[in-house]
Amino acid sequence: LLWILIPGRVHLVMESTLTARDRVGVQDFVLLENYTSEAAFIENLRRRFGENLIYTYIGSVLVSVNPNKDLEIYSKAHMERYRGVSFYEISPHIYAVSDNTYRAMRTERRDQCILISGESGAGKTEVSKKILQYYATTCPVTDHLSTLRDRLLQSNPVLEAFGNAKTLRNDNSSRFGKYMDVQFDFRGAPIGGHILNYLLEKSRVVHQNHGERNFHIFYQLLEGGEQDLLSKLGLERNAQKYQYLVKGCCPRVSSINDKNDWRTVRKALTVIGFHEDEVEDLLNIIASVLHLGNTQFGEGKNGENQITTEPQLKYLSKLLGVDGAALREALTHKKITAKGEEMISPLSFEQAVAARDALAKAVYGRTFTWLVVKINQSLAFKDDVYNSSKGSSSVIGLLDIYGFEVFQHNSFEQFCINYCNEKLQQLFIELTLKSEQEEYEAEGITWEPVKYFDNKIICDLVEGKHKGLISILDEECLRPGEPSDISFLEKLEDTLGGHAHFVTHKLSNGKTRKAVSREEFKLIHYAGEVNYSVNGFLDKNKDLLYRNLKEVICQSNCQVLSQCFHREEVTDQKRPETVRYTHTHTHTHTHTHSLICHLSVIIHPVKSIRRFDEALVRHQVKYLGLMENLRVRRAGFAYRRHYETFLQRYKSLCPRTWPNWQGRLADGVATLVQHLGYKPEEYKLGKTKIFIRFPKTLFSTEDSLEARRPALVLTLQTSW
Ligand code: AOV
Ligand code: MG
Repeated sequence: LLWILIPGRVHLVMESTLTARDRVGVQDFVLLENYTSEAAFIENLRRRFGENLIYTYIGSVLVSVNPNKDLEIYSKAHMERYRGVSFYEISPHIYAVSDNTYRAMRTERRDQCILISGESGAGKTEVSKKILQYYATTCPVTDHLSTLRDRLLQSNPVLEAFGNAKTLRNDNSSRFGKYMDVQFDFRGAPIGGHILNYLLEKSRVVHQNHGERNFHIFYQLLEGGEQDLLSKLGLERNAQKYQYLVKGCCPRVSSINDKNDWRTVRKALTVIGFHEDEVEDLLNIIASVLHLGNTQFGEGKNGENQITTEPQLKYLSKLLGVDGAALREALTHKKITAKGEEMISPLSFEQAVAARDALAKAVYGRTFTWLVVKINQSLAFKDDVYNSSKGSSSVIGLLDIYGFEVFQHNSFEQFCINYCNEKLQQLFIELTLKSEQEEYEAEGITWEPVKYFDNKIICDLVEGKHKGLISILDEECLRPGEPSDISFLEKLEDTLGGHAHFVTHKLSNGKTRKAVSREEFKLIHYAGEVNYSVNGFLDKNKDLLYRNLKEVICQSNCQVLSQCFHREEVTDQKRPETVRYTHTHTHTHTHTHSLICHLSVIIHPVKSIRRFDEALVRHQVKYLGLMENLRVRRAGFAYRRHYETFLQRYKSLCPRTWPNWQGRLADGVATLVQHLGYKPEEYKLGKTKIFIRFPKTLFSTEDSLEARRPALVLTLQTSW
């Protein structure tokens, strides 16, 4: 019944449930008198934001403005207020979206999905946590299921500790994408969960831009870890001592309490069901990454490149569970195969540093994936306990990715993140603007088309076969000879020069453009222009770990590492994979699951300042296509159903269609709605479906059905 909840519903808000404050502006943009005016749209957001009313609908889309302060609107009492209540009866809230999604899943027995979109720092992760809390609090649970509920909730602090970090835009920025399924049984109780993680920004492990931090877990361990533990790991309680933690020059963040967070994460690991020896392995790995960062190279007696930090090497061999001499060899040499023969060649200083960093990234990245796998095992639906509910369960999916971001300096990581957002915007457009209009057309409903910017052109530019940016990058990575970041840029210029959304320093008249440097290309994204520096693109895409380093780690006697690095990897000679393959997977998965989506568009005022920055909000309203969305909604139909379904549900309300309608389905529906007194402007009949403009029309029909129900039940009981 989700799509009932579209235009006009706020007319029906029960007066008694709303206070004067709730009525500031309009709760649904569809009710905006001057609905084509962007100024009126923004003014409505501004007025509501001034009253801490951060949520507003555009039909079934929830628009939320980050308040950047705690609001008293997420208590248990608030959750109760939204339980089982229709959208139109109560003020907009993320709980209303959560509850309606849940009820739709139960009544329609179909999987649902909530998509959350918005730029970095907009509040996506906070919202996804609030949705999960809502289900954890309001859904029925038994003793057995309470363990699962706790695990679901506790997976967040763990994943955030390992996958979030402070960036210039958000102190708790997600550096990985997450798609979480919550599985419910036939009674609506949560019985399982599954997390799919996308492309962690691993480069952060070895480098952070000024003002940013590494992943939270490192600081949490150093701040919160007991003295005994730190001594065992060979660590000092001082982040400044670690090369991998000093690059951004900000070990402490005022909004973050690493010590408290450490306690939360330790407890969460236990709740999720990690064994103590697994936790020990995990901490050994975290510590070994810090030791790797402090591993230095220098010239030996004979001019060769060697490790100059012996204590680090000792700790590394102990913590990683590998042979010290083999690790030393692998950090300073590489194995190459020439003419079928294996040869060992020494690494230069720069090569050794790169090999060391690659190892740190690989170890951390794979450990993160291992964590997700373990969490999934603990959330897995156990059908031995719940045999009866198998087959009749449904899921609600929650997509929370890293938001669109632009910094002074943007590299491969921003490119991946922004491309991911470009794809999400595509999905958004398809679900709200494209499919809606296509459906009217297919059903033969007269309709004045609404024009919108389709960002497919940018997605194609990035992912197109052969001629797309990613294809060119992959080709360049695998090309024999000496491919470089600059040769890649030249290929891009040759292939994509002249594209409306791709710009380099070269102008067509042979002159140079100042706004883009010689090592950059600019993409004109749906959400803004971004200059990307090509430095490191090839290496980051290849994500290469020298084979002999891999061989050493594969021999590790650390349980976790041996599950992360399989021995077959070093024996298998398959074509090297580039990052891209992982990435494409993201999107195919999202598509298959997005049956019905609630889109939460989150607008971001200014980081940690409670000022409504109008220019910033206008920019987002524009690129998210919210005005176009409103126009489509406003002119559209709130509710649609196939003739057969409609007739089946309501036929008892009309003597001519009850108990069975013999003629054409369309005629049956026409007869039924005439009997119900639908006015011509309230509905339209398409080829296969009836379209109803206002929810109130359908709600009154539902009320009539509800009123008849006891009588029907009574009949059945008497005949029994
Ligand atoms: P994001 O997920 O959209 O950014 P977050 O959900 O991490 O953004 O939100 C950023 C910060 O904004 C949070 O840490 C809170 O301080 C604040 N915030 C967000 N929503 C609320 C709310 N409803 N109430 C109070 N404070 C809020 V990123 O992961 O960077 O794309 O990559
Ligand atoms: Mg986030």
